[in-house]
Amino acid sequence: MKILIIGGGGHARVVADILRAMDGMEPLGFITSDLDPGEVGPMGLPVLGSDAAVGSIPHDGLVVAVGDNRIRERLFTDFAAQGETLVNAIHPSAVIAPDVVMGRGCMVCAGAIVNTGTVIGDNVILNTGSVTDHDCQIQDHVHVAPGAKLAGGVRIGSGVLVGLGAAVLPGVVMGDRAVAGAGAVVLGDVVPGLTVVGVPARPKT
Ligand code: JB3
Repeated sequence: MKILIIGGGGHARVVADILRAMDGMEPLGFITSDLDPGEVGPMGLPVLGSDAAVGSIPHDGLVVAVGDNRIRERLFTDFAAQGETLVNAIHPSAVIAPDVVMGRGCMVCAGAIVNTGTVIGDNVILNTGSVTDHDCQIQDHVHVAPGAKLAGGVRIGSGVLVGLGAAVLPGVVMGDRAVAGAGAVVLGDVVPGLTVVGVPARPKT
């Protein structure tokens, strides 16, 4: 499949790397207004233009490759509404149990682990070396950052950020758009929109 990468930053480069490592996926280049169209972008891939150019470029699918959850949600929603095929970019070194259910437009990076019984929505990032253990429920537009760990039966609401190296204990529920700061250890439920930090995690003041 010929795939457009929406974005042109560090995250987009990681997506390009994953697509190159996958069988049957060919990254065509980056869709970004940060770089001049026509120039050779990162990793030797071309800069193809801004979002308006997508419709005029022959392709089979795309990945929204922007780390910010809100921007990624907007772009995912817009492109899905246009009938685009949002593909999953899954690094071959990720370990995903066969019964895991995953939506579309997701990215599972190198060394990530997803265990049995877990259900993942659309447009989710499971970043490098993250662990999502058994029976977790992860809604749309979530980012589980590098090295973060979700224990069994964790429920993660839409647009949540689980920060770098954070840990979420078994059965904890994080409400929509909540944030666990880097290194936080989340022992109890987090209400929607709240940012918690530290060990044990407390509301950020
Ligand atoms: O921590 C890790 C491992 N990765 C971070 C990732 C999750 O998030 C990374 O270190 C960065 O902090 C961040 O990566 P990202 O999203 O690549 O950030 P940045 O380098 O700031 O690039 C943002 C990209 O989003 C730029 O290339 C913008 O062009 C693109 N962008 C923003 N809005 C958009 C739009 N691109 C398109 N096509 N359309 C938009 O509306």
